[in-house]
Amino acid sequence: YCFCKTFVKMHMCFILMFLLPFGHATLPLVINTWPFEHATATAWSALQAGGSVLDAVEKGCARCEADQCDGSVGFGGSPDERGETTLDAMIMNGNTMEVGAVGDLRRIKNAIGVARAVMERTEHTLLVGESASVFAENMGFTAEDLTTNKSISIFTQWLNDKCQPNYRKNVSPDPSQYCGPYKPGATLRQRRKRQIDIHAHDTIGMIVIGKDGQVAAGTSTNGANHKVPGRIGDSPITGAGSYADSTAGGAAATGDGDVMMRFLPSYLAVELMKTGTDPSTACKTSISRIKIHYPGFFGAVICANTTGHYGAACNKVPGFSKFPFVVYNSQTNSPLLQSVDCF
Ligand code: SD4
Repeated sequence: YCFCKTFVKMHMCFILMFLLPFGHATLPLVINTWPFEHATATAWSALQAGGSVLDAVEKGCARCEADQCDGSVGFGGSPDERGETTLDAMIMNGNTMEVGAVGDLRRIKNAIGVARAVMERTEHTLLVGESASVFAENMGFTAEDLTTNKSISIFTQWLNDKCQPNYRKNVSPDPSQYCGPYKPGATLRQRRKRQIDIHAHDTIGMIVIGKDGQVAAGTSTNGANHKVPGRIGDSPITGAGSYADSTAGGAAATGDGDVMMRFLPSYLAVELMKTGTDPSTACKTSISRIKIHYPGFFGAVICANTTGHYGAACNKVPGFSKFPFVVYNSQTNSPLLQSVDCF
């Protein structure tokens, strides 16, 4: 009898393990990059208040813009070579495959709000620069200076450090030693080692899956410290910064956007999930593709599918061995900070 009981128990356990290979999943689900728990909670509240998955993504990311999450989202962070903060953001509706995005947005704090206006109030997908700001003002967004004492001090420090780190290459004077203005150098040398500051580089990327499996995703960032004016990263690029497809799931990326946007990691991850790959493996494969060409790149991807399973992956580099992200579903019942070991 005893033997029988143990035998049955073992089998029950085995069957459960088989049925729930990635933990028990529930919908709806909110998941976002980095430990930005207030953003997660805000997105969850939006859903509880009857908002759509798009509302949740917009409100969640907007919360980070207002909170200036980690100095990497919203106003007053990542001053460019001229000391100005400019913003990139996107939002995607996985039901209709509509996207709205802004790049190099100036003087407007709520970049993801403007991205949503691009999606809902134009037939376009991406507006950039000064004209995006004019569009935003026309749509009722307030124009204000994005500079803060903090961004002025980051910029001043950079000038005092002879404009280091610096994204220019093959120009004269030597950008690794001198400030500009720059002219083209006489020769094109090999590519420089990228000098990304992994501590000032935390874009919010968010995926929300509704109770019926509807998917929305979005991002918001102020990009990269000391970028060349006009630079737009991966965050507002469809399939790079994020991607959503309600037949499969969503993904969002963070890290060195100049490199990552060459591989459309969010698109790849969602396509893999569409063919049945589990979210963790899909995220890992996206990272692996980039690693082949840029083994030292800094970056991470989060993935979630329409059944509410999720995962994340990151590239291991010195100083970055674990990637934190936050999850909210009815089981966690509050923003749950998790992390994945980079590989
Ligand atoms: C960018 N990907 O503009 C953004 C920055 C970032 O985590 O993700 N930081 O390159």
